[in-house]
Amino acid sequence: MTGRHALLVPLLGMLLAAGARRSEAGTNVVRNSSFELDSRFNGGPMRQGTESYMTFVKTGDSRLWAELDNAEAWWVEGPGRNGVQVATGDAHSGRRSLLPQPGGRKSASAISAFDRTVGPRPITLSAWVKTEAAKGRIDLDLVSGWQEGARREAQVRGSVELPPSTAWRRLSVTVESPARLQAIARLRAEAGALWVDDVQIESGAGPSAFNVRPEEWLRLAFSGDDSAVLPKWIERRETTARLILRNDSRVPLAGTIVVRYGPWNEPQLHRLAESRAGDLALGSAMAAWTR
Ligand SMILES: [Ca+2]
Repeated sequence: MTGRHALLVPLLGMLLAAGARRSEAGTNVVRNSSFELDSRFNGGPMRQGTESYMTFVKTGDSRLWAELDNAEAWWVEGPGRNGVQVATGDAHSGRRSLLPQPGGRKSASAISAFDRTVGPRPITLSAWVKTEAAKGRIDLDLVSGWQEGARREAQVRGSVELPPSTAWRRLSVTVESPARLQAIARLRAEAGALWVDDVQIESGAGPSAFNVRPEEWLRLAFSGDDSAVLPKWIERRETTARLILRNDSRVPLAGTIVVRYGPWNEPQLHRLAESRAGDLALGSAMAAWTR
């Protein structure tokens, strides 16, 4: 590679696309469903720094949602972030969960990102929850657009009430979607404390084993670079760089992982690494070097 402006393009698509083509059934569509991802680019709308497209959605002068700094693709309903935080060290899987806790407020609620669609079929939301003296519910809202979500309305809504006090336990609710609609999860606490983790929205009449969405099974980062910044044109990359590929899938992967890179007009020019996906255990990482 000789260009000064090299584009490093990991191509993991052979593995990921194969899973996505088979069926929507049992495939989670929720972004950052286990709350392990910091606020960063991961396939949603592009942005710069901590800005994001929903941060600036307003009705008149009031802000509709507040972005959580440390939870990609989750939004606090209302103008401020008070009442919702990411809890570390108390999780159903991974290290983190979401903790809506109203305190003296009427309620605290968070919603998932709007850009995830589901088809006309039974749709199931499931989530692992832990509660302490809690009151509240989890909604599965099927909406035709963000405007409807902003009014807290939905074409179809399914709700499940929170158990007042429970150790980690899975809740689920199923609705019939009449058309292709956007599916969002709303996590709402009106009293007490609610920890939520491993939120899944999938096609089907009941919940299947939890997994993060296929786009997040594998995470790629440049060693030494800030991974909170959108992967993009990497300038002045004339020396070698170390790539770290991490497996976040909760179920064993199958197929082959191939990592390639090249300049923008020939992104598959170099084959960096190839590995059987099953050899990369959950939570483990492999490294490859550009050249
Ligand atoms: Ca988690």
